[in-house]
Amino acid sequence: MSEVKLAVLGSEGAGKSALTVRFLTRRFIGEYASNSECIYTKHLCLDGRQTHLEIYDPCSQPRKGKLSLTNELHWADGFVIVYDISDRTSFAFAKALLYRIRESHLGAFKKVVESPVFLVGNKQDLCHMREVGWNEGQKLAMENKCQFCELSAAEHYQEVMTMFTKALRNITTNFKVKEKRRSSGSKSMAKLINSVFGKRRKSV
Ligand SMILES: Nc1nc2c(ncn2[C@@H]2O[C@H](COP(=O)(O)OP(=O)(O)O)[C@@H](O)[C@H]2O)c(=O)[nH]1
Ligand SMILES: [Mg+2]
Repeated sequence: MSEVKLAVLGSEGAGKSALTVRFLTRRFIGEYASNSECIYTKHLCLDGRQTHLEIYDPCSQPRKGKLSLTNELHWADGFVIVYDISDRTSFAFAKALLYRIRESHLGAFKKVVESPVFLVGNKQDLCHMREVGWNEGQKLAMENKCQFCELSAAEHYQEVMTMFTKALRNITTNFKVKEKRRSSGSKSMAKLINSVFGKRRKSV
């Protein structure tokens, strides 16, 4: 059974809990506890493979101050970053989260391959109050090599399902790439050691 850990991040009120609960239960309740963080677990069949899924839905994160994300970056195999299309500050926060995740690839975390990220513009049903254009979301996603969609947790159950399924599929594909890189990395290291020590032995 494969195990997948997904973190749903974004500013307070963007709809992280609404999206997560919609995916897990099909329901849109309307109000969600915002003072507790949750890790939901679910067994599902993804492309014929039994998968144990864990979804991290944090309690609200500070909009200001340095984003650490250290625990999330250690824990998660991939991320869904949510903003509210009717709230520009939530888009700025999503951007900061995305940059933090992408810089972690270069920094101390030195991941083998970049973590899959799905950028989601939520509350599409509020498009009459739109503050963030579809193009802006799409552009940010393209520039940072992540997938993108706009949807409404309130009104689009099927889109929510499709988004999570794509996000999970991306993570499992990423596992395979990581495995390949690791094994070809260790093969080339073996070759290098062999050639160095092989040469030495000959010269003695
Ligand atoms: N109109 C609309 N409201 C939404 C949607 N998704 C979430 N909400 C509302 O936005 C508020 C914040 O949602 P919540 O999931 O608690 O946000 P979180 O803080 O990111 O977990 C709640 O009142 C939700 O009912 C949506 O797609 N459309
Ligand atoms: Mg919440």
